[in-house]
Amino acid sequence: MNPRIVDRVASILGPDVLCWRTEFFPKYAGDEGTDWHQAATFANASKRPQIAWPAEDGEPAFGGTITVWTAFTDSTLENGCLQLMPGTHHHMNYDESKPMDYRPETLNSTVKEGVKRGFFGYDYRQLQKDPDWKPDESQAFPLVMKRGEAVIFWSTLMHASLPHTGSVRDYRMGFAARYVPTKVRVYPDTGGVAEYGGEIDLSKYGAVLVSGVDDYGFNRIATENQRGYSFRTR
Ligand SMILES: O=C(O)CCC(=O)C(=O)O
Ligand SMILES: [Fe+2]
Repeated sequence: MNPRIVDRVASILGPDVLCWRTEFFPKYAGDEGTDWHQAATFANASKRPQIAWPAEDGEPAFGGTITVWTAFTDSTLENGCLQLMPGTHHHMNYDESKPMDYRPETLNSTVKEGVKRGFFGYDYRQLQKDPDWKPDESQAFPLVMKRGEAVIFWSTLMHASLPHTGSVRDYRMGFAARYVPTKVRVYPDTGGVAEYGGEIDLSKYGAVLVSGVDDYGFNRIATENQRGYSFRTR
């Protein structure tokens, strides 16, 4: 909800904005990098679309969300900084409805194009539309960041991270907050999310209205009041 972030997000998405999901992304010494990936529906691991844009002219062609990735530690070439491929958000190389197996035993053990990478127990290559296609690593831009810096990118942008090849005293922590306009349906017709080896019951889930008003009532909103968070259905 930090206005330094939300004001910028609202300048892109319009005034009425939900934060629908947040995640910590740690990398410890020896950890693999994150696979190259793009996410439009976020059905990739859970197999159920997690966000659905209305079918209207002028919507982003592939859906997606704004991700704001904040460096909680310095993020370096050695400790697993993010990598982006500028301009790639207009074309999906992956089909998130394809099957992708959860195989945690493969963690930290797979080298792809010379780089140790994985997708938190999955192999994102399984979602490639063309199994023979390879990400063009020459387009990769490493995002070296100081702690406290944040980057804003569309989730359909090709993004990944480098493996942590640094010292055990140095770890990398990123915090991703994901935003959509209030007209997007979040976890549509979904009671729970099973992904990354865990399961989350959504019965008490609410998105956070970080800016503006919710004129649609599509989503349950978690609203702060004096007694903490309560849930309100509109
Ligand atoms: O921090 C990482 O390694 C991956 C982050 C990511 O994929 C995301 O924020 O969408
Ligand atoms: Fe991602």
